[in-house]
Amino acid sequence: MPTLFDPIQLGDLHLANRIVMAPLTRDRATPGTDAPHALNAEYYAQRATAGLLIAEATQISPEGKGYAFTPGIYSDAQVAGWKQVVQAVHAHGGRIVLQLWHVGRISHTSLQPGGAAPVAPSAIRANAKTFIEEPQSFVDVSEPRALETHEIPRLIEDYRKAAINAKAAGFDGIELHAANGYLLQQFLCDATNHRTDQYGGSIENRVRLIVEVLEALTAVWPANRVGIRLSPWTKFGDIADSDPVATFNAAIDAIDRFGLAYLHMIEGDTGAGRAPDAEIAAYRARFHGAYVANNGYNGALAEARVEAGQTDAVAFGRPFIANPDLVDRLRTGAALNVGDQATYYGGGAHGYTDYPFLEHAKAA
Ligand code: 8OZ
Repeated sequence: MPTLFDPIQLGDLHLANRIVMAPLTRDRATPGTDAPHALNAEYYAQRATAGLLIAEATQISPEGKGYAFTPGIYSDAQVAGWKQVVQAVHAHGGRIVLQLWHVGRISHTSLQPGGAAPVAPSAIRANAKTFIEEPQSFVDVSEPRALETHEIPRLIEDYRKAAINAKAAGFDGIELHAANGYLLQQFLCDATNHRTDQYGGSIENRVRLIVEVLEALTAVWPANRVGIRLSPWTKFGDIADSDPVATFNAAIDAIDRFGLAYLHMIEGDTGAGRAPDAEIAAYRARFHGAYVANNGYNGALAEARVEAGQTDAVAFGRPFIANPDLVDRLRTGAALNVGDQATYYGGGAHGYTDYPFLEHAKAA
């Protein structure tokens, strides 16, 4: 019977244990360049005992940005910054993949090149807020414009370049962010996709962009170093679908054909309640590769699910903010530090790299 602390293979990725650090938006990239820097390297290196670190959602292009101070992976400065992060994680014996992100309509004109409207499958504004840089504040997201069909190859090219850049930065792999109501889920779901071209209408058409992006990514990376994140139950970003089971069954079947490293599932409403077990099991059964479970896990549930063979690994989000040594704490049953929500997003070292380690880990 495998335990949470046993090694596992996710495709070509070898993990020392089955505890994964979920991608966590922390809004601490360099203002102006959106490049990671030394403090980000320290933060990830502190958490390198996780079997796998999934680095925070990272915009593939200026247009893919939707929040203040999130990092990118399209400029030389960003690649150099990520290189520091990857080197620090590797020096501490960790593994790290980069999550490739385009927010689609979850953005604001002030974050977009030239103050333009954000892009989306259709010109439908989300009932959602974001945090902008000038002035630093929460605001309603902007009305998006629909991408023209002839722009889609350029969009896919942005993903391809980001994948090349992630490789140049030395990452162990990449994860495609197709969850949480961002661009790829906006194409997938019918509440946000009213297109009449080959990227809208039928489920097959709505899955097409994810497939074409995966084709581009797997031309750069071996498929067994590419993961994908989905969130069939989420309401995040005002996302909805009229028949989620049919839509996500089709998406999973299409994704399955690529032989990816793993499928990373947000098993419920993002950061909130868990989905019914039977629904989770049904999606999992459709996918033939490794499976990474996420959302609302504690140590006991994670151990039970791994031991029962219901998941290969478990991704923890918020517990990793406050517990750099989460693996040690779960292994020893030590108490967990409690995170300070006021420092989740933005700022410096406080609430980022200054959470205490267990004493024995410090001595080791
Ligand atoms: C929280 C705040 C901003 C962005 C996601 C990238 O939910 C995010 C995100 C989460 O996937």
